[in-house]
Amino acid sequence: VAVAQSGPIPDAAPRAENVARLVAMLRRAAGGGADVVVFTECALSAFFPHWTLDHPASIDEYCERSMPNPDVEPLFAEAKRLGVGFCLGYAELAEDEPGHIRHYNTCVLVDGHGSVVGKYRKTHLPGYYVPDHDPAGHVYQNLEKRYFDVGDLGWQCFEAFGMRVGMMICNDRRWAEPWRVLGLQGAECVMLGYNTPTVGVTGVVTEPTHLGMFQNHLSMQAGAYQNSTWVCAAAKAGKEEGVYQMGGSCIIAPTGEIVAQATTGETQTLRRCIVLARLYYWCTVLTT
Ligand code: CDV
Repeated sequence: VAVAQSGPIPDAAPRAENVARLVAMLRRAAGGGADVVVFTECALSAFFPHWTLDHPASIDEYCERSMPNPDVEPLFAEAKRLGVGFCLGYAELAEDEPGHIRHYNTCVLVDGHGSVVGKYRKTHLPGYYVPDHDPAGHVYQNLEKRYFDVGDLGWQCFEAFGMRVGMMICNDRRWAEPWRVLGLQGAECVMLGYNTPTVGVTGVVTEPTHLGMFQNHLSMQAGAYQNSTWVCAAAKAGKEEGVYQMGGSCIIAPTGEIVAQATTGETQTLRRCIVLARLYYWCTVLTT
């Protein structure tokens, strides 16, 4: 598996440029032997819930109406050519019922043939408004509750890449329930992307900065250990539109140990060969 940490995405960057960055990371991961690459939350644009838009309707321009679509086709085509799958987060505009437009914070699991084999819509939407940015112009708020509907698909496992894969998105990782629901389905690998600011993750800008990364890894290491699953977590890193994002992408073993971790605040690809728990079991049976 590979985890693709993303550096900041400028709000003004054209979608084609953002997709090209993902394609470059996909190629790098494939070159290193990865079968599947995990991209971050809302990987196709800057993370717009960090700032207030003049009119809610304008978030539509950040959203995908179908997946795949012509904008992301280069990523799907390259995945198919390389035989490498991916987990991709994006903002979704859905019209599941005629006339009812919904916006979701979504991710899909795509296999090495370029087919969507799983989909998840984020459940735990953060929401806090900090109107007075500090004099340096840093932004501390997250308005997902304003822009997104609560996901309606629940946590499901999908058979892909020879394992049972579960997905969650960013804030979901901080709560016990998603891990347990996936664990009870026998998840062997949980994939997730996140956009987490370095400070102010509770909306309190005075909180100690060291807590951010500690709680980020604590949540995922506990989820891995308590549910015997690998975790592949891809972060946004660096300063994006006034928001410092913490990075810290990692791959965590079912023991709860971090076996690969991003070391920079920029775009970076991590790779690890993951061995499934059932394979350990099989080896034990063979040797005793
Ligand atoms: N994008 C997120 O869900 N961010 C939250 C912050 C806002 C608390 C997170 O859990 O990292």
